[in-house]
Amino acid sequence: MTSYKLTYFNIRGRGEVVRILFKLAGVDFEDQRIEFPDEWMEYKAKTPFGRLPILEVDGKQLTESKAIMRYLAREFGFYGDTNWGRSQVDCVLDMLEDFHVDANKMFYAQAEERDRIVAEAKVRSLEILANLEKKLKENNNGDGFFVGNKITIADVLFFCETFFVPALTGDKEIIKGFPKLLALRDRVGQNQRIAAWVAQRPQTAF
Ligand SMILES: N[C@@H](CCC(=O)N[C@@H](CS)C(=O)NCC(=O)O)C(=O)O
Repeated sequence: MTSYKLTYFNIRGRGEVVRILFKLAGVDFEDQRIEFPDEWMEYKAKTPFGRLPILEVDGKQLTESKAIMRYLAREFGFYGDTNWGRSQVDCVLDMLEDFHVDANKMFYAQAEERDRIVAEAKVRSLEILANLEKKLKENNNGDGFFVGNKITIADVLFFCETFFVPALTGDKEIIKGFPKLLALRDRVGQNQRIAAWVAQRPQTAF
C-alpha cells in the first residue's frame, strides 16, 4: 500500500485542499503540521526549496501545492474524465490562483499599506467571483459542478478558497452576491466525507 505524508503548517492555507482530497478518496495519510515560527526555521533548512507543503509518496518528495493536488486528483479520480475535461479543471484552478496575487501582497505589506491592499483585493475578488460563476454556468447551467457530473479538484479548491476570500477582502458576505457559487459551496460542503472532516479538523484562523 502506498504511504503518504503531507507536511504543512498548522493552518488550512495551501495544504487544506490536499487534506480534503485524501478524505474524499478515503485514503489514509500522515498530516504533519509544523509550528510556525518555533519549529519552522530549523525544519526549513531540511526542505528541498524552503517552502511547504511537501507531499511524501513512499518516501519520495513532491513540492508545489498545485503539483501535489494535481498528482493526487489524477491518482484518486478527481481530475475530469477526458483531456478536455482536465483542461477545464485546469482553467478553474488557474482562475482560483488569481486570489493569491493579492494574498501575497498582503503577506508582505507594511501596516500603512494594508487598507489600500484590502480595498484592491475586494475589487479584484469580486471580478474573479463573477468570472467563476460565469464559468460554473457553462456546465449544467451552474447547478452541478464546475466540470462533468461529479466533484473534481476544481470544486474542492473552490470550496477551500471561499473560506479564505472573506478574510482576504475583509468582507464576510462577499460570496453571497453569487447564488450559484454559494450553492456549489453548500453542495461540496454537504459531501459526507468532507462534512465529517470539516467537523473534526483542527480549528485554525485561516
Ligand atoms: N508556489 C508554492 C508556494 C509555497 C509557499 O509560499 N509556502 C509558504 C506557506 S503557504 C511557505 O512555505 N512559507 C514559509 C517561508 O517562505 O519561509 C506552492 O504553491 O506550494
